[in-house]
Amino acid sequence: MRIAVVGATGMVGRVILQVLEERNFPITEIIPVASQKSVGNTIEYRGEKYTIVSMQDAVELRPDIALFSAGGETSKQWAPKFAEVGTTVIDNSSAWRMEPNIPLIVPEINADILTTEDKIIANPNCSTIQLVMVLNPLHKKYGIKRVVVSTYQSVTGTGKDAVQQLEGEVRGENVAKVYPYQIFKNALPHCDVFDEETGYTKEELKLTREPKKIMRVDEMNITATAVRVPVQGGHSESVNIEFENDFELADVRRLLADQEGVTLQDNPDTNTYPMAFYSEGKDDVFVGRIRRDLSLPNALNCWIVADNLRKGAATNAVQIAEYLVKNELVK
Ligand code: 2RA
Repeated sequence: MRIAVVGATGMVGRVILQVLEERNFPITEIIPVASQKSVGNTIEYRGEKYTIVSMQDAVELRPDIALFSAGGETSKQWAPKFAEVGTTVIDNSSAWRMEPNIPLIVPEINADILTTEDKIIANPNCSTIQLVMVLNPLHKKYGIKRVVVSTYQSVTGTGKDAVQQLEGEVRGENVAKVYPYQIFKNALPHCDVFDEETGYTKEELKLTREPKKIMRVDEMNITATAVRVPVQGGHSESVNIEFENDFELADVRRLLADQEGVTLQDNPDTNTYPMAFYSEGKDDVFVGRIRRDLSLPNALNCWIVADNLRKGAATNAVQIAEYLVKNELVK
């Protein structure tokens, strides 16, 4: 397999390379792609150095799969060019996610819809992926009526400049700000940009829309508030779920414990619950604090945590690529 990693020098791009190596993905050649200023530099993969090439050169090399994490504009411009030469693109940006004919994939949930015709595949938003990994098994059993989610998002979701802002503020330095305010000792109810029509941020709109496409349901009501917090290990989410039908807590816990890619961490007696600091570098989605909502019948609260750079981005994308190869959906 010839694999292009587009955005190879970015935070997600670097984790994609790490995950490809960890999972021993069947690669004959890595084609690292980055902006013009990085062309000619090298990256290391499996102890070998690979020279970063331009987007056009990468297209002409006709990779089998191109894993993109280079922003929406770059993806809109270049993903079709790769597709035209037969490359299957798996894109991490929001550019294609809600396009009707573009599959939006979490492999544990809906990889079965993929065909050889799909040349651009969208990777969902990080906060969406960890949410649907918990919602899906519960929806299949009980039918979900409504979801209320509040997120507590890592600065790594914004990128390396945001990490540098936080680390600089921790050291008491007057650093360049990616966010409109200090993030250290603060919480910003502002992830991505505000939508003028709704007053939601785009991050919140992604959370209300993407799960329904992935889970193939229309009638589920979802609302969200997305908050940036001074954390680096992963995204955390407080989630309230109202079901169509009643449930047994023990059955909910068993369903989640049995779900591939989900780890149950839920025991108040031993202070066992998911935490971003301890999820960093791991691929599972961690769920705990599961308890009935005392204010509403057929409803529960839970706490969901995942490393947004891994299952929230790189690992999910690589798992899609693995599915394509395993099912012979790429040449
Ligand atoms: C964020 N989910 O956390 C967005 C993009 N990675 O900023």
